[in-house]
This record gives sequence, C-alpha cells and structure tokens, in this order.
Amino acid sequence: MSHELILHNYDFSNYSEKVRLALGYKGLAWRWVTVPPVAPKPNLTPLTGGYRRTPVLQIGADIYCDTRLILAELERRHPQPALFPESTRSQAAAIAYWAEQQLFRPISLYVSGTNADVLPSDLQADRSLMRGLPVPDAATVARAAKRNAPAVRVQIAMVQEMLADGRTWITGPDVTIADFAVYHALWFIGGRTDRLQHELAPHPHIARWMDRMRAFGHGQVQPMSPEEALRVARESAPAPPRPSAPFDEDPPLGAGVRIRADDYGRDAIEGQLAFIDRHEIAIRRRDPQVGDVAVHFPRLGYDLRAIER
Ligand SMILES: N[C@@H](CCC(=O)N[C@@H](CS)C(=O)NCC(=O)O)C(=O)O
Repeated sequence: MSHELILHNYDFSNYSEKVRLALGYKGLAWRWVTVPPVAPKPNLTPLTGGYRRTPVLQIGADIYCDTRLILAELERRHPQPALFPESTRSQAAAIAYWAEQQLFRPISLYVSGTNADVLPSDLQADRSLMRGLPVPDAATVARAAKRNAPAVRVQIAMVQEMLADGRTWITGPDVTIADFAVYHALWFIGGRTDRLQHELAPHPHIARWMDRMRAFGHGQVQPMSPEEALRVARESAPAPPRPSAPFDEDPPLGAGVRIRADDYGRDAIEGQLAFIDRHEIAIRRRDPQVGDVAVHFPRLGYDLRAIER
C-alpha cells in the first residue's frame, strides 16, 4: 500500500501553492498530479466522489479535500516543524478564515479581471457556473476587477500593519497556518503577471515576510500521471478510521450521508459516514474505477446530512 503524498493540483492555483509551501516547510517528498483548472475532472472525481475544487491530497485510498484539512493531516503525520503551535492556534485559525473568506475574493476578482488575457479562456465561465452565477462578458469582468481594487488595497494595508512591529510571522515568533493563508492570497497577485505588483510595492514588511515564506520552497517533488494516481487508489485500501467523537446531532456512523461545501463548488458527495470528530468528517464510498476510498473533509465549512437510501 502506498503512503506517498500525492497532490492533485495545477500551477496557478493559489490554494495549491498554500499546500506546496507547507510541504516545503515540513521538508516532505511528494508527487505532483496535474488536474485541469476547470470542470470536468474525469481523473479526479472517481477519487473524490464529485468534489471538484483544487487541491486534493491523496494518500493511498484516503482522499483529503480542502486545504484546511490537508494542512491538519500533514501535521498529524509529520508534526515537526509545527503548523499549529498551541499558543496561537485559535488566533491563527481566525486570521486564516479572514484571509480566505474576506481578503481572497476581491483579490481573485481584481487579478482575474486584470489578467484575463493570460488565463484559460474558459476560466471565467467555469468559475461563474461553479458559484451558480451567470457567465459574465469581458466588460463585466473588467468592471468587477475595478470595483474590487479598493477592498484589496485596504486589506493589504491591514497585513502590513500586522507585520509593522517587525515580527517574523503573522502571529509573532512562530509560523502558523495564518502565514500560509495570507501568503497564498497575496501570491495570487503576482502569480501570473506583475501587472498588479504596484499594490504590494508600498509595503516593505510584506515584501520581507513574503521572501521568508517563499524560502520554504516546495519540498522534493516528482511528477505522477493521473492514471498512476488512480492505480495507487485501486491497489490500496483506506486506512482504518480512528475512533470517532461525534456530537449528539451528528448522523450515526455507517449512515448514508451527503456532504457538500457550504460556500461554492457545492457538488454533493455521497457515501457512508466512516469517521467524525470536532474537526473532520470522513465518508466511505465505492467507485467502479478505484474501489473503496475514504474521502475526508473539514467539519467547518461543509454541510453534512443523512440521506434516505
Ligand atoms: N476551501 C477550499 C478552497 C479551494 C479553492 O477554491 N480552490 C480553487 C483553486 S485555487 C478552486 O477550486 N477552483 C476551482 C477548481 O480548481 O476547480 C480549500 O481551502 O481547499
């Protein structure tokens, strides 16, 4: 059974950059499988059961969705150096939530609208459909970029203020998930072109902190084909689940359940509830291409309900 870390990702995906840097920070070896940046993703969905967002971490027949859970799973398997130091754990999670829910969306609209000519031509349409929005024309995309620029500028200044006392990392002396969450949002600004670098230029503390983050690198990475990743899953069995710690309101273990993201990319994944605790939900499912897999999600940010079978 393979315990290689396999990351399904693509180059300009900022959430993937978050995980790639976390792999570098922990000094890990991993395999890179390229997924298409837009749906459909025929070599990914047999593994996830329908989850289409990027990235996804595969370890044998265990599939980890969402970077918040992926970082936690990396920490569980490779605790040092730490991503979740105890003294700042909740503070870091709150800052990471702000970075990914409030800072990143305007950055995404500003950057995508400014770089429309160098991004895949079907990207805007795919992302709008993923959010249940009408497909915009070029003028609408350009207007959205302009409208979101102030929210980007105001929030970049907040990051500069967080670092202004000369601290090394966002919450102080220790690296936390807040650094990775803020970094990948700002990385997206210059990830494709330098047309918006002027937004970062007035902020020397951010520049030095981003240099420190970049220096983590990506660890030791070797490519893998999508077919090989499917074969690894087919030839592996999911790891036995850890003991669960459910709340009274949760469906019972073994129940048929449906889970979906509560924000966007809300494709439903169905299977049997195999594990649940405060932080994680795992669903067991059988797929004609890869056999039994366990698909893992963070609890927060996902909607879980029992289904009639
Ligand atoms: N909460 C998710 C968000 C992931 C996300 O939105 N990723 C973007 C790419 S950077 C995405 O999935 N876009 C659509 C796609 O790649 O299909 C996470 O932390 O993993």
